[in-house]
Amino acid sequence: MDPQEYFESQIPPSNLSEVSERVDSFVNNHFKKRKIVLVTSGGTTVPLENQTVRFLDNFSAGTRGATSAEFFLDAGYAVIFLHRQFSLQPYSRHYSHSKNCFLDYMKINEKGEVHVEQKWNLNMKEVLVKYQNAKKLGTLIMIDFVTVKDYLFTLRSVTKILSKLKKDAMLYLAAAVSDFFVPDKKMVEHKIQSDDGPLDLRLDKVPKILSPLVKEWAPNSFVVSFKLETDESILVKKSKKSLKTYGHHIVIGNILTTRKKQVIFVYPEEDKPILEVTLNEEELKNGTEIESKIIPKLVEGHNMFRIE
Ligand code: 9Z3
Repeated sequence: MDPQEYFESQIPPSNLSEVSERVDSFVNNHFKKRKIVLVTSGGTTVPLENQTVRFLDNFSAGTRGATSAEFFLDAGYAVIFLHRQFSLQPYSRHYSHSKNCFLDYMKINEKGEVHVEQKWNLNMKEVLVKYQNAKKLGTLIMIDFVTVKDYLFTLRSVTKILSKLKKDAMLYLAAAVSDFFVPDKKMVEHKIQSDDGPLDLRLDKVPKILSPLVKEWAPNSFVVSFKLETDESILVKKSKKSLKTYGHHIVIGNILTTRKKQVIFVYPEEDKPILEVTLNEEELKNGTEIESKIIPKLVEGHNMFRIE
């Protein structure tokens, strides 16, 4: 199914126009004042029933996207954070992981008042200052999705709105997007029953939307996509193939098991060497996040692209 056929045959999410209005007003607020990045984050689901009891999911906690969003805000960008509902979010991610429940940072003093434990005070203050600053400047907007359909329709609307920024927009596509789905016309209404024995599933292929995104929706934006593999031997080949097929600017390749300490930047230019971004032992020990190295390189690349 090609992208046009997909968008013509699927029923759009019911909140699409409300989301588009919010994004439009956000973009108008920042237009010509600062660069804007769309960060996509988290995994998409593929429902098997219209009244959904079962669904397939794509792996992603949302760490890459949420962490990257913070570094883009630090770099002066306004951020549209398009994320899977309930996945990690910028700033709150520091306190929402199951190992780091925010209640563990609190204590009750002699007067019965709730305070932050002294040893966390400095660290929490740093996060809080940045969070409040983003709120004050209105530089962070959060949009959520659940299904792959929500994601695709919203991505199309948001990128079209961003196209008015021309080269001042960056698209940073870190969400883990399903390659397969059940089209609306083949979807059953009610919970699939097990009385009839095993379930045979046949899924259609999700259209390759990077193609219209780069050529039609936001033709002047700086586009960075991610490639996730589990087999290291095909990562470079697949990343290069993606750049050749879609004609965008950078593919960041990562392997599932090492994604937090190593990524590669692959460029469309044949003569431009692949760039390895890694964390060394010391950085791993002191809690450096790899996004602190990824984002400055992309900001530099985006700035070069803007003056080309
Ligand atoms: C990524 O490769 C992200 O880096 C991760 C981040 C999903 C691995 P976490 O959220 O993980 O920090 O736990 N995202 C892109 C995944 C993807 O579906 N890419 C498609 C592909 O590989 C292309 S758009 O074919």
